[in-house]
Amino acid sequence: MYRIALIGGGGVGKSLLTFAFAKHLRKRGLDCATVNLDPGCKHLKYAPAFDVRPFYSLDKAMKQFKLGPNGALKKIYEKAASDKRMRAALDSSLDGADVALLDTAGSMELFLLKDGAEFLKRFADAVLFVTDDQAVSNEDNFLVLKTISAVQTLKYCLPTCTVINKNDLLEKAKKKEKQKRLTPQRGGRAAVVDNLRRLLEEIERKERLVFVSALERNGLDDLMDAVNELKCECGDPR
Ligand SMILES: Nc1nc2c(ncn2[C@@H]2O[C@H](COP(=O)(O)OP(=O)(O)OP(=O)(O)O)[C@@H](O)[C@H]2O)c(=O)[nH]1
Ligand SMILES: [Mg+2]
Repeated sequence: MYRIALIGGGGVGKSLLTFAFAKHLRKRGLDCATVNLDPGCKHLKYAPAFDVRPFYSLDKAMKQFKLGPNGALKKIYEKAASDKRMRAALDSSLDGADVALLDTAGSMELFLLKDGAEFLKRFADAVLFVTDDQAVSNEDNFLVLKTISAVQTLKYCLPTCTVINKNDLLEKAKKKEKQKRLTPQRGGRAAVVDNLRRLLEEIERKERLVFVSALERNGLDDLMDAVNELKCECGDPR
């Protein structure tokens, strides 16, 4: 059993990708389970083998702890990280599956925090850090993406792959142009950018970007290859 958490900011397509990638893996002969770990989600496109909502409700946590959605979310992940009852229920619901996709709540900061990182380390074997077309829309956004990705990986220490979803929105010609713009420019803050890039390359030597469209279901074989590479990085632990 290999557990892959899909993490990333709100609305980047984690849930649709969970649905599309699970379907794709099943077509390729794998027994793939889906898991909803977003306590606040109102609609699900897939039928989860395990759902966090009967254990933790975002609305209830907001009322109980008098917090806004982000604070309540942190509280829930903090509690869930050491929740043995939930863990046992999750384990038994995944019994017999080859792979499980864990769909998480949309937040860029959640897994940078101690409890969120702890939760990931305990529940996942690998991570797909999902972003969308906006993340590669210019060099600044791309560097921000790489920086967050590198910091997150340092925090939770799991094999991680960065996935650019909504590839369908990146028109082909524009994509080439954008990739060109990812090369540091001379002058201005070029030195800072160069140094940051070198540092990032050193930290995450093996990382590669995978472009997919959950909507149009393309790039999913590439994603499967990337997942297999992640598996080789750490072996199949369960
Ligand atoms: N064009 C396009 N839209 C997509 C793609 N993937 C997801 N979307 C759309 O993006 C919106 C958000 O998708 P979700 O899967 O709910 O995103 P999410 O990351 O799970 O969102 P939160 O759980 O709220 O953080 C929906 O309207 C999707 O239809 C894609 O590959 N291409
Ligand atoms: Mg979602």
